[in-house]
Amino acid sequence: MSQITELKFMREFIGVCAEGYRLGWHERNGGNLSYRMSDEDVASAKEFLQDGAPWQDIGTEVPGLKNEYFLVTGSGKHMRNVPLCPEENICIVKVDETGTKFQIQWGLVAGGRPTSELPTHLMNHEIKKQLTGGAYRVIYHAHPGNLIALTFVLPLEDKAFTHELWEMATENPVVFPQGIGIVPWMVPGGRDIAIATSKLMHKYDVAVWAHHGLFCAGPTFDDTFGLMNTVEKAAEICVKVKSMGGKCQTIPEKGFVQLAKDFNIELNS
Ligand code: 2HA
Ligand code: ZN
Repeated sequence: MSQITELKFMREFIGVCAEGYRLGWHERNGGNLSYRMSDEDVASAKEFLQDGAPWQDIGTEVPGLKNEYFLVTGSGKHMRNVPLCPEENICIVKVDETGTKFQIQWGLVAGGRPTSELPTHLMNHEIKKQLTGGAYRVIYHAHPGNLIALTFVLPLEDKAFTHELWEMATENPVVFPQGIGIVPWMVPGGRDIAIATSKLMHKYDVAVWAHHGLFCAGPTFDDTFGLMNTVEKAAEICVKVKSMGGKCQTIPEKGFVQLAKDFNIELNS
């Protein structure tokens, strides 16, 4: 392999950054993405990794992630620039033996730090790794406009928000059967919002940050990006319906029961 950016997980990561930007979810430096690398990913990237940079505080404790490697976007970096110059805008970090520090082992070659939301990303990864037996690897934060708009209008309550978005397209409950959790408005970038979000990640794969954006978790880049895309599409339809004067008809309540039965899913309603 002549370039680290040719590795599959790298190409997929960069693809999400590019597509999220194209869809308008990443104005300026908005949004961030992280991926928990598999042992095979680490082995395939090993020749490009360097041990020796200073260990820095994560800002929270994630003992369940000790010695894990993550590919993450850089703080203040623009998603738009990730495909243009990956080595300046993203990095690979290793978590130390105690789960309290990280070390940059590749990337951010012009300087910088991992995303300002690193505490939330890592706390979400820790929960999801534990709950899914290691299957979940991707945490994605974006600023999709319709979803943010709805946080000014819908009740900031898990059940009501979930039901409204389930109703906006027949297959939505199949894509996010556990529903959506809501974090009320909070200051971003720190441990408090990380704790509030990771609590919701015990129950949900989607957490709304009121008047800010959305966090999604999933096993693959496709699943996680697809989840963000589905929730934002639901929000877009909701905005259109409300703008047209509101619903004249909708999916019947017993329709959800039938859907759950036929698709063999459990709806957390
Ligand atoms: O600017 O989205 O929440 C990056 C962010 C912080
Ligand atoms: Zn944000």
